[in-house]
Order: sequence, then C-alpha cells, then structure tokens
Amino acid sequence: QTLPNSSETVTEVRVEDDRTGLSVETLKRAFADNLFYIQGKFPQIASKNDFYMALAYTVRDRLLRRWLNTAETYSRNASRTVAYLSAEFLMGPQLGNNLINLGIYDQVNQAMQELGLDLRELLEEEEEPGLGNGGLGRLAACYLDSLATLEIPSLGYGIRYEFGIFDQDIKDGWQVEITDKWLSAGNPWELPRPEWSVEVKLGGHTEKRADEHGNFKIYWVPNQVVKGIPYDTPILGYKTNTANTLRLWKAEAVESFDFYAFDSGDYLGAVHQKTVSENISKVLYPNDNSAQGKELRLAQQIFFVSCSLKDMMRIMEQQKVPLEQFPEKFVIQLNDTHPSVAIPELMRLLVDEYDMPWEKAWGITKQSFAYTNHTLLPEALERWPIGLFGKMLPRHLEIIYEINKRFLDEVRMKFPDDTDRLRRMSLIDESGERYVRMAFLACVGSYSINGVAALHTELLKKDVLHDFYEMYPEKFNNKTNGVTPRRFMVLSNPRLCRLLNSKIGDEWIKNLYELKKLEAFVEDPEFRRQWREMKLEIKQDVADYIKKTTDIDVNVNSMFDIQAKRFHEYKRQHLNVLHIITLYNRIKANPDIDITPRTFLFGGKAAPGYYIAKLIIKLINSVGDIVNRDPDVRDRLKVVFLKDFNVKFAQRIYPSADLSEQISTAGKEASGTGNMKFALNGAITIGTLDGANVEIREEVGAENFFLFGLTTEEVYALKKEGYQPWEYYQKDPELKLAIDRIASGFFSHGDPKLFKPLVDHLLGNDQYMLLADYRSYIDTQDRVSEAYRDIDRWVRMSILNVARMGKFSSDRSIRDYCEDFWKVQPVNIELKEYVQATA
Ligand code: GPU
Repeated sequence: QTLPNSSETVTEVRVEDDRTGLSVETLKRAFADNLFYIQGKFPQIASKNDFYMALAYTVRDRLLRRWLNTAETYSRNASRTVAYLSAEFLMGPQLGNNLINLGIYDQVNQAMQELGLDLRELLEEEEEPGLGNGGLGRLAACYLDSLATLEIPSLGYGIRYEFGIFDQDIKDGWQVEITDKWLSAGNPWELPRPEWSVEVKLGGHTEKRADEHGNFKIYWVPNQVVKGIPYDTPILGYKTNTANTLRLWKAEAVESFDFYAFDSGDYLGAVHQKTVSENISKVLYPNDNSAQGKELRLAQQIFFVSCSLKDMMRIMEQQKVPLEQFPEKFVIQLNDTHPSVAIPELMRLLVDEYDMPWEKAWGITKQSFAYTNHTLLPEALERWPIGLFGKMLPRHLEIIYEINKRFLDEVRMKFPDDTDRLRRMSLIDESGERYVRMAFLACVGSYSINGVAALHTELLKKDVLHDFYEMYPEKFNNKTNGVTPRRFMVLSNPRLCRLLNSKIGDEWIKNLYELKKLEAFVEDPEFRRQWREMKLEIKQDVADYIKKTTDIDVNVNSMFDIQAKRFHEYKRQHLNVLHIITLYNRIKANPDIDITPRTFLFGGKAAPGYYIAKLIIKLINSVGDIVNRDPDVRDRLKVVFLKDFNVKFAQRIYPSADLSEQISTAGKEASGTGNMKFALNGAITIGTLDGANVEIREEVGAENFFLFGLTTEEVYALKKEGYQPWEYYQKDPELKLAIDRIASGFFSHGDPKLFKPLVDHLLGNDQYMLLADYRSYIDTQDRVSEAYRDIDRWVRMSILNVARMGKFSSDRSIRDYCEDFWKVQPVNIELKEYVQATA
C-alpha cells in the first residue's frame, strides 16, 4: 500500500504487506504470525519443525502472488504451453531454492538470526520430496527450474507418490531400505485442487454398440474407476516473476463406489475398493534403468497420463481454445516411455469421447508429442506383455493395433518387399510371447525424437532406433542434458559463488557461458590461492560431516575422489574398487611406497531387487573396513560409504570433490548429469568416452580431463570377436592379485563365498568389460595421482573446468528445446498488487 502523495514535500511512506514484504522486519513479523496462526505454537514450545514450517509458509506467501499472476496471465493470453510428462520429479528440498530464486536468502538469514534461529538448521529440517530414482527424475526437476527462469509457460505433470525413493541405511555393510515418509510432517509447498479432480477407467472390456443416431461405436466398459486429485507446487524462476506449476496426481476412490457398496451392505468391500484405488499413487518403483513389467506400474502410467490429458483439455475449454488446436496450445514432452500410453489415450479421448474421425485425431496426436529417450540398455526399454496390457487397457490395445496396422502400411510403402523390416519395426513384438514395444509407439506417435547427449543420439540412430531413423530421419535430434546452476552452484556452493562474483559479477547465474571470464584470472597466483583455500574449507565441512556420521577421520589434504550415483553394474563402481584394492596391494607389498593420499567417497542407492548392485555396496564397505584400519596404510587411503545419497546430500558432497569418477562402459551411460555437477564445482573428471563426458572433455580441453578406456566402437568390436576376460586376468599381475584378494575372502573375514557371485560375473562374461578397461584405468589413475602432487597445476585445471562448463546449464538445454521444436515463446509476468477477482 502506498500512501497518496498529497503534496510535493511529503515523503512517500511504504507500508509493507505481511504476506508480500521482503524487508527483514516484515519477514520477522510474518514468521511470528505464521508460527502462531498456522502452526499454533508460541516460540517457547515450538519444535524445529514448527520453525521450519512457519518459515516455509512465510516464503510460500511471497510466492503466491507471483504464482497467481502467472496463472492469470497465461490464461488471459491462452499461451502456448509445454506439458512435461514424467513418472519422476526428483525435486529435492524446496525452501533454500525458493529463497535463492526469490532473491531473499540474505534477508531471511538475517531475520532468522535476529530471532535467535539458524537458517541452515531450518533448511536441514525439510524432508525432501524424493519422487524419482536418479538422473531422469532430477533432469525433469532441473528443466522445470530453467523453464520458469526462461519465463516459458509450462506445466510438469506426474504422480504424487505417498512414498518416494526409499531411505538407505547401511547395516553390517549391506544396504537396508526404509520407507520414505516424506509427507508425515506435512508439505507446505503444495496446494490440493480437488475441484479439478478427474476420473480414470481401468480394466474391463470393450463393446460395439449403436449410439442414439444408429452409428456403431466402441464403448469401453471398465471394471475399475479411480479419481485423480491434483496437488500443485509452485516452480519459481530465478529472479523473474514467473511461477509455473508442478501438478502431481494422487489416486483416490471415486465416491460412487462407496455408495454402491453401502447400498448393497458390503461395507468391507467398499473400504477394500478404496485401498485398491489409493494403491496406485502409493509408491515410486525404485528401479533405475530397468523396466519392471508390473501391473501396478502400468496402472500408474495410464493414471497420471489420463489425468494430465484431461486436465489439458479442461484448460483449453476454459480458455475457449477449440480441441482441433490441441497441438497449437500444448506440446507434450514424454520423459522416456513411462508416459507413452498418452499416445493411445489421446487418440481414445479424441475418437471415442469427442467423436473425431481417426485421421483427424491421428493428425493432432502426431503433432502434439515429442519423445526423449534416456537409455540404450535393452533391459530398460519398456515392453508390456499383450495379455497384461489388454487386461488393464483393452481399448488402448485395440487402438495400438490400429496405429500399428496403418504404420506398417506406411513402412511397406516406403520399403517394399522387406518383410524382415516389418517384423523388426512392428509395435508388437511377435518373436515369442507378444509384447507392446513402448519406445516404438513413442517414435511413431511423436514428431520429434531426441537423445540426451551427442554420442547417445548417434547410437540411437545407428543402433536401437536405426529402422525408425531410416523411416523418419527428420524426427531425430540431440538435446544434450544440462543442470541448473541455481541449485547446484548458488545454493549448494556459496563459497564458490562469492569467489566467482568477486571476479566476474553474478551474470553467470542466468548466463552460464559468462563463466568463460574466469579464464582471465587463471594466471593470477592470488586468485589460485583463494581457489585452493576455498576448496579446503569446503572439504573441511565434509570431513566434519563424515566424522559426525561415520566416525571416520579423513585428511582434507588428501584427494577427495568421489563416485556418487545410482549403483548399477554398467556404472562400474566395482572398477573403482579394483583401483582401491590395487593401491592397497601396492602398500602391502611395500609399506614405504610414496603414494598420493586419497579419500574415496561413495554414495548411491541400489534397486532393492538388484542383488549384484547390493553386493558391490557390501564390497565397498568390506574393503573400507580393512583399508581404513590397516596400520600399514598409515591413513594414506580412506574408503567411506556415505549412506542415503539424495538431493540434499548431493548438494553437500559435489562441491568437495577433487576428482569425479565417470567410469561407465562406453556406450552405456546415455548422458550423465552428475558429471556436470561435479565439474561445475571444480572437480576434474576421470572418465570414459561415454555420454556427455565426450562433450565435457571437448569443452574443458583434453589436457584438463583424464580419459581412459575403450571407445564404443572398440567395445562393440571386442564383443564381436569374442571377449575373454580371463585372458586379461591372466596377463596382468596387479589385476589378478586384486581379484584374487576378493575371491579368497581377504575382505570377508576369510569367507570366499560372499563375493563369489561378483567374481564369477567378472571372470565369467564380464558384460561391462571391467577387465578390458582395468589397465588403462589404473595407469590413468597413476597420472591423476601425479597431477595432484603439483597442486598449483591441479588448481589451474580446476579453474579451467569451471570456466569452460557454460554449455551444461539446463537453461541452454531448454533454450535448445524451445527453439528447435517446442516453438514456445517466453511470456513476461508483471507483478500486480492484487489479482482481479472476476465472477
Ligand atoms: N536414466 Br531409462 C535414469 O536415471 N533412469 C532411467 O530409468 C533411465 C535413464 C538416466 C540415464 O541413465 C542418464 O545417463 C541420463 O543422464 C539421465 O537419465 C537423464 O537423461
């Protein structure tokens, strides 16, 4: 409120509104108000969580005006909108990020201080929404941040899992899974919108019947109906007024079922029905890069996809955009194939429910979808057994058959007399048990198909989707992944940011290529000293954390050598272990050997059903138990497994790395995004020519990157000529000794059985070719050790890595998507004091 200026001499007095004001005084008052009126507590009896909640509501109030202004502007302009469909959004904690993006971190910090509270402690209180497994879900979250920052109208659509990714504990060296009760203390960031609930049909059968005009139509008679309730979370851009929406669907029973059951007296039956419905959004499937083929998972997919499409149609109706203009109003990005039933579902809605002719509906559908592929691993490519699919989605199966029939006609026309091609490309795999091939469906129903790094896109074209590339070359394009510098630099690494800002200003936060300007300072010894000191302080923080959580002492002058990511054989954490054992063996053979001290840090979860991945975690802990205690080692090597790697923890750990381990078998990691987060925080990468490593190396320069291992072509060639891991084992004494020590029970209290499955994998077929890459890896690690001894050289490399990583901002990725095929324009949001209420 502004008091009117009655005369020239009266100074303007601004009274800040308690729900929007950003001054320290107003923030303090609003905080006290929320503690009292929302948490219902006075300071003397308030818990830390009460304080966190009061602060969260204080920040949310300040978001709401932006959020409503944004929604109002979008609906008034009927702006073209990106709908990002994803089964996972790995958002991480919201409070800190919102403070950064609102630009009030410092004011809030001061306000809390003046109230005798510690902002950092309150930030720690937040239970993060871990609604994703790893890279794919985190990428979706980074993209939402960039979409809002670039002022692009967009909606994220997904599932509001009651249980996100499990919490990981370690007992006796083994992973133990604990359910993630992230909602138990309440979620201040979401608003339920029950008035926009929708119903989704499942199961049953289809019938052909005449409608009221005597025309024959297909009717789907389901045997289950569930209700989807949207829960909205605001996604604020960095220093813009734009606040977009993440809309997550919660499954509930429809009321009609309750009434029906009560009438018939089946009270327990009604309650049971409720449980069955609610199960759909109960839990996130904890698999990364592997398809499960479970009925409930398919139910989750159709559930959130159908809710989201109906929501888009509701929005169009409200904005009076005719359905024919669906592709002008929305572009739907499919985050992998998990939401790809959206293609037959949109067809079903248009043809069955809106009586649109097939050709017209197909024209709309084909122009509305774009598909991102995130993996080349065969076990991760989704296929649904026909039986299971038809039982859950009988009408969708018919529609897929029709799409397939017309598609195969097209293939026949383009490639006459090529029956093998028809068999290869059919949406239905008929080589044994029949399956629906979801990646192929996504290719046929989308106007764009992209990979997530240059190499990955090339391999898609050459290999996994080669036939589709020949059929539709114009659809294929690359969009190299990126990460948001707001969360993964500004929020997580304040020390680095202060140093950067003091030299190059803060433009880099919105335009990451600005980091280039750092190169001018690499020859400045004072700057290098500051850089080194900064890194040391960060490492000290992490060392304190390690001491507190594991009671292990680590030396901050040792090299922090970190591998933090999901556990998977293709990511080869066990190759890293072979290096650790090799160094240990060298010390055992010669205790006085001069080696570069290292602290090996691991973090990451294994899928609960992935036995070998869990065994690798056990191996790391077992090796750590020996190495950390052996007096011969004299603290020169430390092995630490940090449990429960999640977004909060990732933010803490990335800044402390000297060396980033990106050591997957070439051709297996689609892109990787952890590789980017490490390098942006000044770590040097040791890596293979895989995924985005290739482009990182191109950007930072080969002399600032430690490359090793076979190339993708060499991997293929070696496989073809008959790879014999045993020969590598026989020929390389260091390798042989490392494996023998695992096999003999040296790290398992003399029990040779414990790690036998792992040893058998390596000496048997060694699918991911660790043995073939071992020597190159070890020799390169020796060069790394050498380089680290020249600390000044290392600091130069570190600075140059940061300076040259500008390409890997998710802002750049999102700009590429917008310009290349989304064709969406930014919409500026003006902040009005009040949103006009209309009847
Ligand atoms: N990715 Br498919 C996952 O995290 N989970 C999955 O189920 C599938 C892919 C990852 C890729 O492994 C990683 O290389 C990539 O950077 C990331 O998706 C985002 O594109």
